[in-house]
Amino acid sequence: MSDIDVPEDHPRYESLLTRHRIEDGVEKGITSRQGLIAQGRGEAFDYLLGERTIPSADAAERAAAAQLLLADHAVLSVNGNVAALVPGELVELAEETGAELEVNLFNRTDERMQAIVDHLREHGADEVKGLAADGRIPNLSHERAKVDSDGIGDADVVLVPLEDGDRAEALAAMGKVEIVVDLNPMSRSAQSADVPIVDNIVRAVPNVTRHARELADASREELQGIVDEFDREAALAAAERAIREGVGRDE
Ligand code: PTJ
Repeated sequence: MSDIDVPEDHPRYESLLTRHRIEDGVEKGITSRQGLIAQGRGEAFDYLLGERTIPSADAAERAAAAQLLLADHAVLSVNGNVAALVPGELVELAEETGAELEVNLFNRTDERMQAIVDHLREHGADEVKGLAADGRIPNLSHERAKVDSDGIGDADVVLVPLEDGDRAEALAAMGKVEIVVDLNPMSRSAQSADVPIVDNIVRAVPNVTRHARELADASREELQGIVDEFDREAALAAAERAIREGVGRDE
């Protein structure tokens, strides 16, 4: 990471650090320039949420952990923003849940694909999928539809953080259990998810891992119970409410 000069006592330290990581990602050829815009959009929602994990997001993160542990074949999809923000944390989550990692880009270029695969390996990943690109998500244009047929193509559960709405909808239409991380509860991605996590990716991924560790010895019945109990509509409504309250909050 490049020199980051953020005073630790700054009230928005975490948020500024996150910005630097995204900037760094762009410099390293990992994150697209559009990724900077996406981050800004996310920050606006996070600011309104109070830059914290709200209780409904924590419940979603627990349900996500249970889904990943129940899966026959879980894949964590990695794009340029996620790779810049939480590379090591994603590797840990994959290890904890037995999921695979697959690089899957909206603005796909061979250079960026390779840079992200290398970046994840530097952060401890053994195998990273995405380069074979021998499968397709139906009903999407060519470049955006590419996946590995033995990765996302074959998965029963996929984690798609900060996903473009079209692709999130197309993946959901393939019948996969879709876990989305998106700070905007009104986005099509969050709306199409079985488990919408309305939280910042920098808090969400470590928290899913923490839940997965706690649930490591749970029975399949217990895990299924957590999944069944999770109410996606209620979680989306709670997040929207928290954001509306954030608009009226004095600071
Ligand atoms: O690396 P690529 O080519 O795959 O491109 C990745 C981006 C993110 C640029 C691409 O997928 C894109 O343009 O996404 P959108 O349509 O801007 O959607 C991104 C969503 O993620 C928005 O709803 C943001 O509010 C949300 N978001 C942004 N930053 C974060 C976030 N959600 C959680 N944590 C964040 N840090």
